[in-house]
Amino acid sequence: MPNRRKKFDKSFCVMGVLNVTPDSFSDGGKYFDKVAAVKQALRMAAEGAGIIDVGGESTRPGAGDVSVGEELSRVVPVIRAISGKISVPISIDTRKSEVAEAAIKAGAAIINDTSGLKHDPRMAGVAAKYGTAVILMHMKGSPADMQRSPRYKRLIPEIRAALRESIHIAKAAGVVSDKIIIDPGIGFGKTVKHNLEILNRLDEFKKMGFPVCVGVSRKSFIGKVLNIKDAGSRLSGTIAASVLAIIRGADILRVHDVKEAVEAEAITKSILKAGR
Ligand code: 8Y4
Repeated sequence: MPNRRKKFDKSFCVMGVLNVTPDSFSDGGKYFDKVAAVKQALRMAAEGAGIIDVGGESTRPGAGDVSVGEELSRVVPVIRAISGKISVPISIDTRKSEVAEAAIKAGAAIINDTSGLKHDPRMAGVAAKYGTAVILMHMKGSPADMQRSPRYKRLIPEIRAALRESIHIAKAAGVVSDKIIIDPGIGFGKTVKHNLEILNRLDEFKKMGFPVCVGVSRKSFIGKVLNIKDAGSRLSGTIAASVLAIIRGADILRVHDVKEAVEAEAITKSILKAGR
């Protein structure tokens, strides 16, 4: 079979979240985890996902570190299984170069690094070596401390400057410009107010000249604005924020509910294309 690794080459797409952490597919052992994960990947592909984002390291606020071995054993078998079954490109959500490299060998085409290449000094080299696309996300602090009253002197300029550093790390390692995607990192070291302002000013990230990825799906700023504690009940808020992100120029939307996001995108794009 020629090249199972599917390139990422779409202009806009919905990225479906596939968590392979123990808390996401609770009960049952590793075998069940894999079967459930593959089933969910097939469903998201059928619903129109343009990327499947596989993650085995919880970067939720306050989450502890996962060992490389643990992360590898969660993620690699799932990527191998789904890359043989679907033609949708797979991204690997990790901050560790060893995990990224193993995921690429198993079929991943994109590295989604929530640290923007700043956690593992070897990560940029892996992206360059295999010619994979990289999503450079902004995070202020680390998952363990990022939500301890984050402060910015000037919100957008600071995030843009940090992203420029990530872009520099990528280019210095040999990653070419057209493989770089940027992401302001909604919820990663940001207050509700910060998140709302970032979304309303997303066009200022577009001006940096790279495709913009954004993840609002079920996040706590939506829960706080709407007073909804259960993350699974934040779909309407997720769609509203997604539509705004598309209007402001988002190229990739990272979501849990693929069908709803694909439909919201189709309506938003058809309106934006109409005369005025
Ligand atoms: C409920 C549901 C509460 C989800 C919190 C969350 C992004 C990302 C994440 C993002 C990129 C999450 C891996 C956080 N968010 N990658 N990853 N952009 N590129 N939290 O915004 O979904 S995980």
